[in-house]
Amino acid sequence: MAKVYVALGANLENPSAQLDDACIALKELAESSSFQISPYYGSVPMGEVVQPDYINAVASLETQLSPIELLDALQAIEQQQGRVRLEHWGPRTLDLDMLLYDNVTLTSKRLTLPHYGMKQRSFVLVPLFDLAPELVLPCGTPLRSLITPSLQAELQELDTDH
Ligand code: PH2
Ligand code: MG
Ligand code: MG
Repeated sequence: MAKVYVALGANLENPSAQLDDACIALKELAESSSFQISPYYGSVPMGEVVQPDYINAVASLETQLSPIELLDALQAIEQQQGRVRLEHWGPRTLDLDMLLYDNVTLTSKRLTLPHYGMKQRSFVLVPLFDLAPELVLPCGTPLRSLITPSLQAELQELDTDH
């Protein structure tokens, strides 16, 4: 059984409902009651593309799926929720990025673990810290050491009922 962390992001077609639907689908991949979801955060788009603000969150779950099987399952959920790849780093109904799969490090054409950009992204680090404040990354860096007040100030925690 592997413990995995997945980043959720959406900025089109009712982003908060997209995340709610994604949670229902992700629970189906999780063993027993292992699924957890962070608070939802409003976040200003990173990158050059002019696009609506994002809602971001991080989920954790335990799964029997292999990394590639999990990637296939995440991409199937993105497709079910109307993901169309129009523009690199452009707006999307749902983005599910595998952040961590146990302590696996892997570089392949389809999948890089840990997620290549996770240490630079407030909208990944802050919700990940909500779920796993004691987490140590595969490179040996404690997650706690990456969390700063200015990073937290980049996000707006949203009122949700989960
Ligand atoms: N995802 C991107 C590009 N920019 N910005 C924010 N705030 N949140 C995202 O999830 C995001 C982004 C491409 O995956
Ligand atoms: Mg992605
Ligand atoms: Mg992404």
